[in-house]
Amino acid sequence: MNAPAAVHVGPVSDFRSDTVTRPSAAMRRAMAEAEVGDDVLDGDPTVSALEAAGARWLGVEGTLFVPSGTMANQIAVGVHTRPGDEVILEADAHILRFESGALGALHGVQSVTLPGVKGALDADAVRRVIRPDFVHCPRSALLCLEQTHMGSGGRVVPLAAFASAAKVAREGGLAVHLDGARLANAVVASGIAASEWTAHVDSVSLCLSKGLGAPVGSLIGGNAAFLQRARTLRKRFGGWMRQSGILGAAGLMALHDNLARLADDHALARDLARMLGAIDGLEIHPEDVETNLVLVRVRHPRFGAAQLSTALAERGVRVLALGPDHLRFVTHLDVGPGDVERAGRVARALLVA
Ligand code: TLP
Repeated sequence: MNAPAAVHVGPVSDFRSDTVTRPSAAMRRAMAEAEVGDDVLDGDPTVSALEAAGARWLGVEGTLFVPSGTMANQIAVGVHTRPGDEVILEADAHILRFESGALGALHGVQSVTLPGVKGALDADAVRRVIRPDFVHCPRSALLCLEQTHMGSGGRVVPLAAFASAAKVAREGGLAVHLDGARLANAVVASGIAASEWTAHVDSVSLCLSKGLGAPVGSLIGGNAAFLQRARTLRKRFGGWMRQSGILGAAGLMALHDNLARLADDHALARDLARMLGAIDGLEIHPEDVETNLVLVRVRHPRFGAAQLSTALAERGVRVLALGPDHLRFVTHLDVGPGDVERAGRVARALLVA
């Protein structure tokens, strides 16, 4: 999925990910002026403020600030499982696909995957894969959910489906973790508060460095018992930071200033989908775009996804090829209508020529 280096000279529209945003001048100022302490020895006041604000927004007892979404998710897996356990995930889950094999490498757990429909798991299917309490079987320990669901193009998993999958898992004695890297996008798109999603889970991660525009950092949230174990794992993974208020200040600003504006990214993503969907050789239905990810199927005699991403990059439009026939465009703080117009124009010139 690595996009090739662009040889393009001139303006570049970078749709590869919402992780590419650069902190604004105001954010850099807030970082420079942040009150800091030693977060390991006696706490960093700015990080403490961020953790409290994150907990309020998420509707959980508390949160911990960690360097990345991957570390947040892997801390949760570590808290909820022990070696030999089994984790249930949707087949395209980020935790499974894009976290470098951490389930096996870090935790010694195995996975069982279920196909989702637009990211949603069927509760009966979850029930069927929960193992009996039998000496031959692994212990079914954890269900991982993802909101928004990246692999299906940023779909918002409906609350009813989300809650019933979680309920079945909890009734079976499993913990439930929510990879909420883009939960803020789901909240803005659905109008459903974060607490309504987190009420169904035992832990939740939230990325500050995606659509929210902070340069670094994620929060991992849960109850007091979860957080106590999570602190140990954060230490073990090398995720303790010191004067991390410099980063925490950016996270606080991201939560405060950049949440509501995610609606603009969603509207721009739909505009982009409309433009791309009208080009022969590209398949995307604008009504399938619910948030800021636009997953486009490439069906063209001359281009696969990788070739098209190279050709676009050479013309100043950067995207990710996800698999052999899908391109992912992501809208974010640092792209606007002009970039969307350029992407549509460049794609049309390449494909229709
Ligand atoms: N996703 C990245 C890449 O890893 C694919 C991206 O550009 O979308 N959960 C979800 C659902 C994610 O999309 C990501 C990042 C993570 C977790 C991990 O976050 P980081 O990159 O901070 O470790």
